[in-house]
Amino acid sequence: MRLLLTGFGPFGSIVDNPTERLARHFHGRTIEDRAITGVVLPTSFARATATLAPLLAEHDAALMLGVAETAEVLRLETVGRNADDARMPDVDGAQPVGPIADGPSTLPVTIEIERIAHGWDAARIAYAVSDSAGAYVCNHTLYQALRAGRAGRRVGFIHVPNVPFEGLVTAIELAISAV
Ligand code: PCA
Repeated sequence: MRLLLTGFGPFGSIVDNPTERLARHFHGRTIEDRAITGVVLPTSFARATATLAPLLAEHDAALMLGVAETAEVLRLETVGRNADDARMPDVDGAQPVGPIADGPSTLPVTIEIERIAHGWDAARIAYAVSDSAGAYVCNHTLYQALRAGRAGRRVGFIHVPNVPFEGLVTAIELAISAV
């Protein structure tokens, strides 16, 4: 199975995004038959989606990662929402507010979230199930990826707390094994 693992680059006060390091760490590895392509997306409303679109077509599943500055535990996202409400400009200076696209107000993620949650439960890793990926670049990119979905391809999103990436490797490896 070809698994795409994405992280985001720096933005705002996040100089060193742990999800960028996670994507680089797992790039080129194979975990239980999942051949991983790790890609770092720019924290740009327009360019993250444009970068992701051709990559989605080449993979069976996409696990997307982003940092959530206020999160204290991992957040397993369940939906993408059709709304931008940027509180600060992205790296290109864009600050959109309003609907993302002509589409439903929410789209459910298609990745195996129960299996990921079971894996984390078994390993006693703290997490929350979340029905909002925010209203910034992460949610925007998730919504667009789900909107571009096709039968059989799974797309999901995990927000991580802003901690050194070493502390997140085991949790992400377990999530990859659950996809
Ligand atoms: N977190 C931001 C964008 C990039 C990232 O890592 C977000 O939650 O929207």
